[in-house]
Amino acid sequence: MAELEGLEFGKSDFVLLDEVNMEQFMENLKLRFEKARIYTFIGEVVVSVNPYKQMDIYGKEAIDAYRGRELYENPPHLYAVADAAYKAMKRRAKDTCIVISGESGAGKTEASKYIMQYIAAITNPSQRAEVESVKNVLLKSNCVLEAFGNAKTNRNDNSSRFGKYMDINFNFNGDPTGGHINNYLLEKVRLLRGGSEEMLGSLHLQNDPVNYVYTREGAASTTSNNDRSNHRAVLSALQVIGFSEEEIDSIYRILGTILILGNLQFETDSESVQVVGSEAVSDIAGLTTTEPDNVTKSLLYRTVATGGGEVIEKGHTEKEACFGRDAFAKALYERLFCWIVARINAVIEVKDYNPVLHGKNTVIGVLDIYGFEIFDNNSFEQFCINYCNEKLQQLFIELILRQEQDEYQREGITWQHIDYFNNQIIVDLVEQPHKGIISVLDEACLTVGKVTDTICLESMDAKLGQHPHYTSRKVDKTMEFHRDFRIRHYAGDVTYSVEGFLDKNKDPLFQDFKRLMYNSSNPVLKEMWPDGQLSITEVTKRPLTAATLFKNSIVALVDKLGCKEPYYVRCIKPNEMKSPVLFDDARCQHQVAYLGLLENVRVRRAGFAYRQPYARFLQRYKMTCEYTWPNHLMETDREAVEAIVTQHGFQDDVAYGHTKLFVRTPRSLFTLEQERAALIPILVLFLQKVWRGAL
Ligand code: AOV
Ligand code: MG
Repeated sequence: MAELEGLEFGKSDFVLLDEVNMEQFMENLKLRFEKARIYTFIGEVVVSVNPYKQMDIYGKEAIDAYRGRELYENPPHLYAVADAAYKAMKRRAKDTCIVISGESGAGKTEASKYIMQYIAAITNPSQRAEVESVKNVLLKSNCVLEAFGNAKTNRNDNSSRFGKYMDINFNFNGDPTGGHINNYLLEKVRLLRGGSEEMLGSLHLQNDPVNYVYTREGAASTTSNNDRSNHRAVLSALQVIGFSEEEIDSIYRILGTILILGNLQFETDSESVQVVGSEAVSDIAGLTTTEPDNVTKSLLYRTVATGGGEVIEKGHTEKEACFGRDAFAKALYERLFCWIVARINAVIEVKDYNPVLHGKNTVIGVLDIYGFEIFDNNSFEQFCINYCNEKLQQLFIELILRQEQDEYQREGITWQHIDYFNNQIIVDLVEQPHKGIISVLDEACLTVGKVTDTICLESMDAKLGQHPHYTSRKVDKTMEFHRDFRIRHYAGDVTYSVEGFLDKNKDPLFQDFKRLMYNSSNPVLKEMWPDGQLSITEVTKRPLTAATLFKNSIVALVDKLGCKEPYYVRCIKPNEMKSPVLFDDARCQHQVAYLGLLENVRVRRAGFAYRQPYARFLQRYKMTCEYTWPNHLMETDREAVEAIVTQHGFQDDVAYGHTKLFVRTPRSLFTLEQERAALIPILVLFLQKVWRGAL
């Protein structure tokens, strides 16, 4: 029972509400936010409201207060959940995972960092050097991945543009021995436009990001002092992780190449396309250690295999050349990012683990992914991101229900079902084989001949027009005739502009660029482009599309999470203004509704709101009953617990499981808690007397 704070801060667990309805839920959430209580439990789930200001609740004192304690012994906190996951892992050798969800800007990434810090702080008390170094790399990896993978959006100044799932491995001592990071679909477009100026400042390039087309948009909003210190932090993190000087140099060279590509222009003179100026090409060749002639060639021509097996070189039009250039820049960035992740994984991978010698190797997974997002213009990336959030919501429904049901079954207790809005129907709309949106997209991408985004949309309309969560409408945007479709997501309606969907779904990069990079004399670049060794006739004609690859990776992620004991952090964004004082009722209520938090409370209460192993219950409340204080004489703890329950008259409100007591309404426990609280000062006096007497 987390009732250690006064009631003026509201109920610390939504399960304790007098009645479960939206009004009471919102009242409690708002009251707590206003009183700077940003965390509230629903049983073991933590609901978090982004405070948009630094809170003094994460320091060493707090860590000590939560370390090794039970969930109900302290006020709600991320640390309570982190500790619960850690305890389950250590005491019961369970693999656990902490899933952090909520919309863009709700505080997921910050929460994941506090959780990591907590786990780092409570492990390795003996300060063993190998473990310290693993912890160090795990913590520093955040800084590097954020520098390369986050960008400013309308919704969040430091928005994750990739999904991250990190497994931390533990030995039988409960100390981290390694880990693994999975990264999911990086949104490249925005990163090039607004991402990591701090990284770029130190390149031997012009100093001002405004001078580069790719960084111009994000440049205005950053201050250079911050950039410099951020840049130093990233550099030092790279060094701590173990990137060599050559590798770091290669990273900068690739970033430089990307910037130069962004500024590179083409012109058409007497029917052939040329690169404007010669400097850019020689700079790129220099940075990538390739031949200038080959750079020019890759920019202006593509190699194609004709039907008859002949290989010819085809000149680009100016438009194609621009498209190729941008695709190349994005691919460079993406491969750089994936290479960095792989490089970190190589460092933290658990080596030489011998289960016989070292005992079971257990895992805590931490998931921090991009939240549900709606922009003015939503494209393929938002489609993927929002689909991913549907999948996670589906997992939440399954796990929370399943977990409850499993427990009642295990303990031999019957219970009744609670209805949820099940978003499986939306998941199906996106991913169903042959019928779903991804499948229609893929089909269009594989069709030979001229299939446009609009034609693809028409076949989507034909197949999905009747679906209750799908609508399509024609809109007139800036004179051009655009088309878009709309999905009624669990978290709101999103209209997607279909323009560019097909290109983004295909691998749009000409093989010539891959070969160019593979033939670089820089070993790091070569390593990033292994597929550049294929000749044009060897390249598979039907590679998996971006959407299908993404779907497969998310399905694998969900499987991975599904077999772990889950812990949930549900993040809520209090307002759109990033204000620490504004609680926008309508926005918050919308999130509470779609996150299914009310249903979560109902499930928790419909069954039994509280459950405790007999021994633990006894330990806490034995002072409230004459038959159990100071020790009981009964045969089992269960009988002793029955004595307490009966003495307080709530025997009709409980069920006795095989190992745990289940309490239906929180009020019963309230009574016990109050009695206990009243007894403690008396007990303390009593004990003081005993001690004095003994001295
Ligand atoms: P997100 O991860 O959920 O969005 P962040 O964790 O990046 O959101 O949070 C957004 C901003 O809110 C941070 O940069 C902080 O300024 C502030 N914030 C969040 N949590 C806290 C906290 N506990 N204490 C103080 N400030 C906080 V996205 O990555 O966009 O879905 O893709
Ligand atoms: Mg984030």
